[in-house]
Amino acid sequence: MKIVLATSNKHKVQEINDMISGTGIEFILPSGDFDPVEDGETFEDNSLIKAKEAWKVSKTWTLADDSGLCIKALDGRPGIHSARYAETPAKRIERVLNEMKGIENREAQFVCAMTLINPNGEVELACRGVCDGSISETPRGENGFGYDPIFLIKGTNTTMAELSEEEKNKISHRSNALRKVVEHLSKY
Ligand code: ITT
Repeated sequence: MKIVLATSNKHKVQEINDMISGTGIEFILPSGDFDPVEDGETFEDNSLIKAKEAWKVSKTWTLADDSGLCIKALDGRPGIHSARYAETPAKRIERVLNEMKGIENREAQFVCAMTLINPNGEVELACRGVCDGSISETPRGENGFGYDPIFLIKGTNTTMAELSEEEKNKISHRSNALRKVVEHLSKY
């Protein structure tokens, strides 16, 4: 079963295909340019915007995800603004660490909202996956991307960037959401 993944991010398609290998599902990029305006107020809103936009062209099974880092002491920021919190990945990390200076409660969560649209254009499933953790004092680790070097996995002293891709894929917010999608699709 082929499913269009509503993203322009090739790395994301690869990552998600790696997570579901052996299930008979294959994710593919949308045809043509894909750059919808993500102006929703929640991860769920933005994921729905992306899914609908891609379905308009694909007219087949379409999945979108929207994800980010939510920090409790910062009232959930960077949240839906995660990708644009500063100009570069390094600056985004620096901004978060500056905002967390002197703050004791460092609890945080990676969140991923997914929306699956069926060939009739109806929302088949909307679900959310999370990964609990906290913000480290300094960045550590070379793997992953985004905020991984400052995200300490709950109950460990390991950052997400210190995990192999395979280890990250077992516990990540994205894989937790994707598991629900695969389970839903198993009835087809
Ligand atoms: P599309 O909207 O085209 O799918 P994107 O790269 O903007 O691609 P998201 O909106 O899902 O992807 O991600 C928003 C940001 O959240 C992303 O740029 C990272 O900064 C952060 N983020 C999401 N998942 C992450 C992860 O697994 N590890 C570290 N940071 C992550």
